[in-house]
Amino acid sequence: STGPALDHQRRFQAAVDVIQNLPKNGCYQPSYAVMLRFYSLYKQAVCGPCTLARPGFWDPVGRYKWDAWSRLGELSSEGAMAAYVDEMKKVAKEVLDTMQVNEETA
Ligand code: ST9
Repeated sequence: STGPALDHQRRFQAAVDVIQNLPKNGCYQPSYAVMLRFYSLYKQAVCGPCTLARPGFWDPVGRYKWDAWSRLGELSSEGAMAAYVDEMKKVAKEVLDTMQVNEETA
């Protein structure tokens, strides 16, 4: 049997697996904002709140990642997992809608 917490975890793990198995280049290229959203929620879900030191001047990407993660504050692991799954549904819908438009205008 399963509880709501386990369901969250299973859906989250499924979404994580999908994203890790996407090709690097496809019809859709996520923006940095979208990537950082997934990244921050993933780190919050898996590691909890960010307690690392902010990366320095020579690591701007690291700082963007750190800032996005830190912005989630004390959001719970369950909350982050649920938001990650929601984000994935949102992006999937956007991708499908875009494909629809392209077919109509083709
Ligand atoms: C297409 C279909 O057209 C539709 C695409 C839908 C949406 C895609 C959303 C992309 C999310 C990417 C998130 C993270 C990137 C970082 C951002 C920086 C600006 N979720 O082990 P590493 C962390 S497909 C979130 O070195 P891998 C991990 O903890 C065409 N974060 O690299 C680490 O951070 P840190 C478009 C995750 O294993 C960092 O990422 N294709 C996840 O070689 C790097 O990890 C795509 O968009 C996760 N599931 O690559 C490809 N797993 O060092 C999307 C790990 O701080 N997938 N992290 O601990 C990918 O880019 C890669 O599979 C990967 C992992 C980056 C997620």
